[in-house]
Amino acid sequence: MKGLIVVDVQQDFCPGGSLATGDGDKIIPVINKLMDKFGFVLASKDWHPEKTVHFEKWPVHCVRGTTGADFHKALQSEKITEVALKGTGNSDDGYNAFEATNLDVNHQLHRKGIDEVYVCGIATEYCVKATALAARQAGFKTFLVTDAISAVESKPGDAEEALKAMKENGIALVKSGEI
Ligand code: VGL
Ligand code: ZN
Repeated sequence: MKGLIVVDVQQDFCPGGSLATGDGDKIIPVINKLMDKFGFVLASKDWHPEKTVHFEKWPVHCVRGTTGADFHKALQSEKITEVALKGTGNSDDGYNAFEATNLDVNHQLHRKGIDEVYVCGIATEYCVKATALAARQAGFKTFLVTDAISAVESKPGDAEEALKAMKENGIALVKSGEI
């Protein structure tokens, strides 16, 4: 059985937000269509406290309860089965959705009989990568949906390097049309 993880499609990671990717909003129509192909859709949210060591590395973003932490308005959130909140502590980054503190993601996936995990969302080289690697590590057959991801790319080549690292770790790259 396959399951979809939609990583951090939140206002602050989209154009106009405090940690915007160039085209975070452009992948949303693709994700909306993609969600129709899955019976189980888990969406993660970066959900930080006001004070956290994470903000020593990053501009303040996705503070829990603020509009910046909302799902992007264009995301059809009624298609989401479970919301996983991560980065909720004040002493860690919480890059991967399996670190969610409101629910046990690994357990939820197993409970639904899921053995294939598809990952999409934002940002390619941080939370998407960390989530895909964690899924693989947890023993799931893992796929990255390459037309449904968006990168911060603070350094040119970061996204490319992330794709390479994921491939090397046994994650298969697929296009949404192939699913
Ligand atoms: C993310 C940087 C900081 C992400 C979260 O969602 O990829 N990136 N916090
Ligand atoms: Zn963050």
